[in-house]
Amino acid sequence: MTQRDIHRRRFLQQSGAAIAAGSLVATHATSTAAAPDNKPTADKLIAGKDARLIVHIAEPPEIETPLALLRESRITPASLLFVRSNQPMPGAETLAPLPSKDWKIQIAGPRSGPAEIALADLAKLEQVEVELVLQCSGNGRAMLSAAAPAKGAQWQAGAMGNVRFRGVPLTKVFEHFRIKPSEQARFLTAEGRDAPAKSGEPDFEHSIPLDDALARSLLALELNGEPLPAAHGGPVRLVTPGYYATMNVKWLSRLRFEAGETANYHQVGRYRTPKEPLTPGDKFTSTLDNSDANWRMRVKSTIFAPLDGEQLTPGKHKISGVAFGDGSAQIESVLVATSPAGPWQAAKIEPSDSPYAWQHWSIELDLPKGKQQIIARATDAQGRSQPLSAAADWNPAGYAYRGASTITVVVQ
Ligand SMILES: Nc1nc2c(c(=O)[nH]1)N[C@H]1C(S)=C(S)[C@@H](COP(=O)(O)O)O[C@H]1N2
Ligand SMILES: [Mo]
Repeated sequence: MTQRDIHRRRFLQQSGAAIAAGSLVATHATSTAAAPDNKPTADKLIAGKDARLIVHIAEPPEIETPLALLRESRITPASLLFVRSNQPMPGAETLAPLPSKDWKIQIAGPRSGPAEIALADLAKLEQVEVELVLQCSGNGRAMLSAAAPAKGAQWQAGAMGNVRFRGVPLTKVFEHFRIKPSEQARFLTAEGRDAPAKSGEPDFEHSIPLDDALARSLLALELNGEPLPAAHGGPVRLVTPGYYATMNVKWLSRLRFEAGETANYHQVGRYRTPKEPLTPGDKFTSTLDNSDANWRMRVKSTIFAPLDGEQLTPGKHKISGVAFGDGSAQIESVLVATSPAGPWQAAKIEPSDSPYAWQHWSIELDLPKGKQQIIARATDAQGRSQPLSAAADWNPAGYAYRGASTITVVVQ
């Protein structure tokens, strides 16, 4: 079986659960019978991970955190944090750090300053710690697949976590090493030490706007107060608060300064959303002109309690969850309703210490007997909000889902 066949079979298996009707369900049944799901648990794939995580793909890992575990702590422990790698990285199957003694980061492109930085020198500089939401831009793809199948691992809502990264701000790196990119450089492109599974495939790399990178990015060396785990990009990773995790290149090996975004497949052919809305099921080939890169995160909320499908008794129940955006504006409201037609009631939002962290919210609702829908919708101070329909943002690869968080509970 080719890689593509395996991928397709897995895709069909996973999307079967998310798609209510149609021919995919039949395919799901047959392919399950043909290939029983015997994927190893997360702790077997990455030493230190919790066995209860959802393994979408074993290698390279695509592992999700169930909301029942994600909601247990304010800071997501590394043992529970989702993992997503596009290509294999030898030695990264663990939360332990990778050997970093001879690690260097190359600096490329028109500039003044050195051509490389030793990790040991970087680690001596002043560091800051930032609490932030780390979220794959494919998070919620399964919800988009309800409108029309969106290709890729069928992440539900848990390809995210709220963590603390500590590292050296990019501006401090520039100052200390006297790095001055040419005035033409508008983008920072980051490469990692991992390589494609097969030779000839494009290597994973990403470009982000240099102005945001200078205002926000860190060369991260720690996660939640521990040396950055190998599975999460240790010993050093580019982290840009408020950006999709997809842009946070792990195992950082090279930084380039360029006038434009890289022409690399992962930047141009993937990880972008169409500028013009599509009809679910449409074909779409992204280019730099017709689409936006998965950079700043879209405003969204996620209901943490109750959980989808939970059984409740009639009466008052606390509905709670989290909300976040790209960190450039506060979450101003989270409105909750039991029908898309309303009435909408404002949840109480707790302040957070960092503009990039998620904010907890809660509200008490009186739930009558029956099957009840609960919908939460966040809006930030710039008026950016969440569409009620998942179809609104549909794109074939299912990126940047931000639909209103919707669950169904049974009250009896
Ligand atoms: N070098 C490298 N960095 C990478 C990737 C990768 O495949 N290689 N995957 C990206 C994607 S798509 C995501 S969502 C995040 C996942 O971060 P995590 O595994 O620490 O949760 O890493 C990003 N950084
Ligand atoms: Mo991602």
